[in-house]
Amino acid sequence: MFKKLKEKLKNFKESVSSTIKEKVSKEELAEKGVKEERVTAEKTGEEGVKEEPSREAEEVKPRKEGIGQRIKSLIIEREVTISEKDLEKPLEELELALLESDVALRVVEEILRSVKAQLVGKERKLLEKPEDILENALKEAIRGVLNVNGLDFDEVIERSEKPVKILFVGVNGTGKTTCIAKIAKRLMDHGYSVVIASGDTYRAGATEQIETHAERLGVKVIKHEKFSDPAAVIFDAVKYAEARRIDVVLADTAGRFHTNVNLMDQLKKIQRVMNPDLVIFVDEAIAGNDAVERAERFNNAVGIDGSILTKTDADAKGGAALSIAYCTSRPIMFLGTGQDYNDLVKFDPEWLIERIFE
Ligand SMILES: Nc1nc2c(ncn2[C@@H]2O[C@H](COP(=O)(O)OP(=O)(O)O)[C@@H](O)[C@H]2O)c(=O)[nH]1
Ligand SMILES: [Mg+2]
Repeated sequence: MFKKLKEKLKNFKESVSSTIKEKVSKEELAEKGVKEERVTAEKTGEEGVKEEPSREAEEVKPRKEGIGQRIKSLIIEREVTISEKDLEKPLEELELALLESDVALRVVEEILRSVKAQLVGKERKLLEKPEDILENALKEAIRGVLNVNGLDFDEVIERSEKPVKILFVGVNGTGKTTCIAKIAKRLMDHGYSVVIASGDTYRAGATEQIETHAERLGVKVIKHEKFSDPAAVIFDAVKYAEARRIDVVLADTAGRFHTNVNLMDQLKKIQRVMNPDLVIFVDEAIAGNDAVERAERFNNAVGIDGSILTKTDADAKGGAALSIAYCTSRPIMFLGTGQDYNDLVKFDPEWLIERIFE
């Protein structure tokens, strides 16, 4: 994940940091220049005392010796004000890098806004390296994007009245059924009992697929005839769990194409009948902005509580995680990282941020 973004971030950091360093050195040289002029009266002119010393100072010839040292001490000791202009080019680069990494435009804009707000016009005591100032601003911006009013999956399971009812939604082929198997395994590893409702009554082989998983995991599956009402299957699964004191009901659903209005109507009906504690949207990281668009549609129709992003093992870009969290205002709960039952990672924004900047 974030392979592309990581490559580009390096350039971006270098570019901003050299802008800052250049600026500091010019300011310093400009000041020196003025001082020396005053002493020796060799020159006239006011380089370095105007409002924007960075540009005025371009006239001043840098001296060869000790410049590196001076920049270093300036960076440690003094304050520099970063202007919007200083960031113009680097932010353009960042914008492109984020877009190429599948971060949705709205989210890119928010990240750029936040980076600018943190850096521009403020006197920065350059106690840190310029690279770090920038990296911290960017981390903070990404944290802001990911910091959505988050429900913690484990807490919901622990605190909710049993059976906890979880409805999985999303289009076909994104990994819903596989996720349900992974979540079932995870819950059982944590000591909970689980029943699965085979609510995908539409797709050929869907029930057989979930039954194969369930058999391996030792989980009961509630199923009806093909093409029967998924709401009825899920209702039965809830009743089954209530009667047998099962802790968690995991409801699979069909994922016919999202523009099919019937699917959304069907999901709304299921929601009324099941009254789920959690609605989890599943999509694949590699779908990028398509996944973001779908997340919003499902969110508008049934109101999702969180998302699971699958196939992150096959995704070099990574931006969908940022975009889906931001665009739905709901957390990414887990990432699917492979086809095995254990390939499910609980999502942690800090973990993601570390991956971007590692
Ligand atoms: N590489 C990879 N493959 C996955 C992941 N999750 C699911 N898959 C595969 O994606 C395909 C579709 O998954 P499925 O659960 O049937 O999707 P559904 O139609 O949404 O229920 C299957 O071949 C899964 O093995 C994942 O995290 N990584
Ligand atoms: Mg399925």
